[in-house]
Amino acid sequence: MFADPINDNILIVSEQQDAKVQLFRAIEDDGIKTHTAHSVADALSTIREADPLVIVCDHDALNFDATALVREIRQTYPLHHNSILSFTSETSSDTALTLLSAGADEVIDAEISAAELTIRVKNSIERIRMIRHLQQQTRLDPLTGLYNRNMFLELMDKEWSRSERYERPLSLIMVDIDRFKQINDQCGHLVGDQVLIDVATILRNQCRKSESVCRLGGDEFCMLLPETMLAGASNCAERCRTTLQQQTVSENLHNRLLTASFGIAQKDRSMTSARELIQAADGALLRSKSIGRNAVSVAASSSPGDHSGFE
Ligand code: GH3
Ligand code: MG
Repeated sequence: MFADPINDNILIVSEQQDAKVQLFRAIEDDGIKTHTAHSVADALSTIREADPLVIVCDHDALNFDATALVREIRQTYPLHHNSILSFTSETSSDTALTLLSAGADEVIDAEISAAELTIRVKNSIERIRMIRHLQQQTRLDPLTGLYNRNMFLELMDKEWSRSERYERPLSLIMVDIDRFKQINDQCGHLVGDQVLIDVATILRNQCRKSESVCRLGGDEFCMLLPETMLAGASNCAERCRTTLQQQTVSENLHNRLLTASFGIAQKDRSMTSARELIQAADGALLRSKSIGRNAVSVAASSSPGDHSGFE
């Protein structure tokens, strides 16, 4: 539900006036969405933007170094993320070895027929699409479609490092539905499941694209907000809290008010790991529970130089 859709496009990197243009056109004519690039820089920016499943790279091109391009792609994208088909009229095993060890998946003889090339491209598309699909499943919570705990920890590590490196703010909101067990007990587990899905949608709708919403497990969610200070995170949590309690999220709740408690923390100078930020937000969430639930609490900063410490 919230995962990025898997693209189905490919990229062909060749010279502008390539003699093999007819061959490449056959791939397009088969209905495969095709981007083209004529330099290393063009190719890399198209890969960043379009994230193609397959890259067909003409090793015979004179105006760019195709082996260097393959190497550069593999510095960022692992073998299972996209498939590189290197196209060459040099059939010596040395060339093949160089290209394969740079990270190409297949080395294809330039004498190949259009029909065979198209089938090879299609097979690679299918393989990478399946790998990406399976990879997505391991990162998603099957009930809500949000990122799961594993993905949250991965994102958290990445955002923590980015925040350290560029000295950028990073905030975290922990969310836990109030008295969710009672909803399950009184309205049934299917209603409980629907509530989890509805809460996930509400949280997701209150976030920007750059922010991540995850289901940590049970009725506990979290929102990871890069580039956001405590005040911004507080506004976001408050919006979620009020939207939740105003919304009749599930018709089967027997007029029960659905609420959640929120705990917020911003990364500060006293923290030495992502784990400490999670603990700070968890502590604030416990405080919301202890003061009566349906509340937003902010972690007190322990760093005297920080302006983020308020409750
Ligand atoms: P509190 O206000 O203190 O958070 O009370 P609570 O009842 O929400 O807290 P508790 O952690 O005891 O309840 C969470 C419940 O969530 C218990 C568990 O049965 C239920 N639960 C966990 N996963 C699922 C799920 O996938 N679907 C449904 N329907 N219930 C789930
Ligand atoms: Mg709960």
